[in-house]
Amino acid sequence: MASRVSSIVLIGVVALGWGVPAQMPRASAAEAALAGSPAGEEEGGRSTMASALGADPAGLDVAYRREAHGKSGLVRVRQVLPGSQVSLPLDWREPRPAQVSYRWVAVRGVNGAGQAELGAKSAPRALAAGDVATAPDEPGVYRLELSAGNRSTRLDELDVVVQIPFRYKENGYLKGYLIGTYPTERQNRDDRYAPPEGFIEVTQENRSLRLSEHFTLGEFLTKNQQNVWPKYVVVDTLLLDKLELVMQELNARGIRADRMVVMSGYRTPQYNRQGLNQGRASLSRHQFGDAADVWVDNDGDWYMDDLNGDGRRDTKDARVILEAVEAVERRHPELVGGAGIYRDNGVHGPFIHIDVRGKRARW
Ligand SMILES: [Ca+2]
Ligand SMILES: [Ca+2]
Repeated sequence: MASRVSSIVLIGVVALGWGVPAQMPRASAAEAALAGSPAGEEEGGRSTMASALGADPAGLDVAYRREAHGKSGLVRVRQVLPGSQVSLPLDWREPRPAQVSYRWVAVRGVNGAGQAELGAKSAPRALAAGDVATAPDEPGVYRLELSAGNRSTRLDELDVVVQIPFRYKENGYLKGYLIGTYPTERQNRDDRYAPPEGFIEVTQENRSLRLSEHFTLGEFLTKNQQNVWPKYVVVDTLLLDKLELVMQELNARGIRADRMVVMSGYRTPQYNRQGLNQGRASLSRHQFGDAADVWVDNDGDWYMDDLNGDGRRDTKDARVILEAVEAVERRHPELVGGAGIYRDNGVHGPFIHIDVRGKRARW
């Protein structure tokens, strides 16, 4: 009886995602192949989030508000443009000191255990009223350190990603990385089909950066230009939030979803154009960074899992994910978008396209 109880407890722990040694690798096979390293290099990548908040008697008692992490509570990045004014959603759990200063701490890279390797700090600046800071001028990944008097706290639960502005793209290239031309580039649009404001620079050092609980930066890269670094990617934070919510919804329905494969995230316009005769749309949302083609892959075999338990792995399993998408969109209309189910074709298994285009579309 005792052993039965303990095994039930163990299953429960694994289902909650705490059984790290038993979990499948997070990096997709494709991503691992791209990196030329075995899948599983990101094993154990779950950050401990062991920040000094509240735990260090010498630190300031402040954290990011929950809204900084999206509706799912699992988003880990905030994207900004260089030098922009950033209103920081801070939750002061002590009276805010009158004089607060901040520094940006560069995140040079993320190691195989998912831990950030921190670099230089910027000079301290006064944090303006309303907790407004000026973003670093240099594109990259940063953490915020706040100080008052002799107390300071680094906020490790959210990374501030300074994008490289779109205007740095020249003749279709960004620092040697081929992007191409957006179909709407010269149309002066200001809707969701306008070209992105900026790109995230992806290096071999930061590719394991966790954008949200279950998704890393490298997973969204266009699958080409293997030997070109740095690479550039567009990932809409709303997409990350929606994917996390869909996983939460599946788990709430008793359908285990520990892990999703992103078969296709961002596609450069140049890459997207190559597939126009294979059914890709010229205005595909993938070019705008708010679309992902995904499947649930708890067992890590790079194929859709049997989500409906009928012993087969086909579009009916993608439909189970679609039902979760419908529930998420009903609850969060601001995350409404496209969803389309695709069958296996010999190259890949069945999957679902999910995007955040701002209006409902189904196919
Ligand atoms: Ca699978
Ligand atoms: Ca099935």
